[in-house]
Amino acid sequence: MEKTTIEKKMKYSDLNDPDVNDWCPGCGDNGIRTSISKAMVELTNDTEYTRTIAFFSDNGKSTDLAVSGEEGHVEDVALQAGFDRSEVHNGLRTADVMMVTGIGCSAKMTNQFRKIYTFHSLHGRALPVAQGIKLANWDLEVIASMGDGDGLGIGGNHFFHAGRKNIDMTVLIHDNQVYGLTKGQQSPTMLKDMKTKSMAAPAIKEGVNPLTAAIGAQFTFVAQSYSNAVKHLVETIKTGVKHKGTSFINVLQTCPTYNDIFTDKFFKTRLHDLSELDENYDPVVRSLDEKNRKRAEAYALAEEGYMRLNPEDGERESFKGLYYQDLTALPLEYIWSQKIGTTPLAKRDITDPERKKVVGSLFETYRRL
Ligand SMILES: Cc1ncc(C[n+]2csc(CCOP(=O)(O)OP(=O)(O)O)c2C)c(N)n1
Ligand code: SF4
Ligand SMILES: [Mg+2]
Repeated sequence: MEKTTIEKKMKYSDLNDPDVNDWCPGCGDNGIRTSISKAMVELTNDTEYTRTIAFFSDNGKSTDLAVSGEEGHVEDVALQAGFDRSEVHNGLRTADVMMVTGIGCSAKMTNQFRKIYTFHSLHGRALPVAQGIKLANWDLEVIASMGDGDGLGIGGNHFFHAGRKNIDMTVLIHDNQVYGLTKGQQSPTMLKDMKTKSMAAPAIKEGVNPLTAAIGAQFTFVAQSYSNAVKHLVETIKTGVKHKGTSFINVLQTCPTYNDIFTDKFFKTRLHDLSELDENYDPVVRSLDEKNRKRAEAYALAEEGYMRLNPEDGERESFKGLYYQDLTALPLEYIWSQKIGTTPLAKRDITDPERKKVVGSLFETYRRL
């Protein structure tokens, strides 16, 4: 396997532009933005961090990795199939990172980053934009960050399909249970019978549980953290970025302006570590034979762990930690690269016949829709 080391390190002060911060005082989005920056900086020095920069196949055959990927750890399977990767070790630079957001208070995060690539997209569309970017240029470390309305309401369809596509990228939801930007209406994660100061009446529908939704949608990495638990969130983001496949992190987030129920005070006393729910829990799938059992266990734990009613006092509580990680599933771009060749489309000359063919067939598909 070819390895490249890049010496230039990223600095925290390179990344954030405080002049464009217009979030309300105390908004949890600050903690999320800070945590993403810290995670990126720490990843530049993390010896376990690798980023795929190219794919190549020694034998030139189009091996069906989707099938062989079911037989073991993803990296072993890829190598056995005569499929190799060229990786960067220990070398995340600003020019390697692509941050994509949708629309909402959370989405304004892209305005505040400097030097990395950013794309402030449309409401609900952060995922298809991020997926397209990654498939066209798998050299990039792609992070998509969305509001809970953005990701699970208008963008719910994309969320559902992102799991099974399993493109190597990291997805965060800023879960403040309201539509912050449009003045605090309930979002899909608002729990039934809850009423914030911004709602006219209590919610009459059941809330979406983002953790069970993600496990059901076959995300290969599912974790929960909290906007103001920066140390935990930084570690969770780093683990998610290192995971090969789509990582989903639900970030419980305070919105002091509209959500007076799930406040920092609430999370300080009612957010626990997942180990307190099950001290022996092991979320990692290492071989295919344990996949179904571990997914079922993760689902059961996620049902409790998102916002259960504590059996003793009847009050809400939540649990942060890693709920599920599947090391056996292949990222989609491994398979995609075998179909289109080993150079990402974004790196090819505009006249490259293969590029013309792929782009042409995409246009043809859209024309027929
Ligand atoms: C297609 C479309 N529909 C509706 C809107 C109006 N709109 C803007 S942000 C938003 C909701 C934002 O809530 P959420 O995604 O939870 O993000 P938050 O502001 O809470 O971070 C809505 C409905 C829009 N901009 N575009
Ligand atoms: S409305 Fe809520 S989510 Fe939006 S900036 Fe203010 S505190 Fe943050
Ligand atoms: Mg929201």
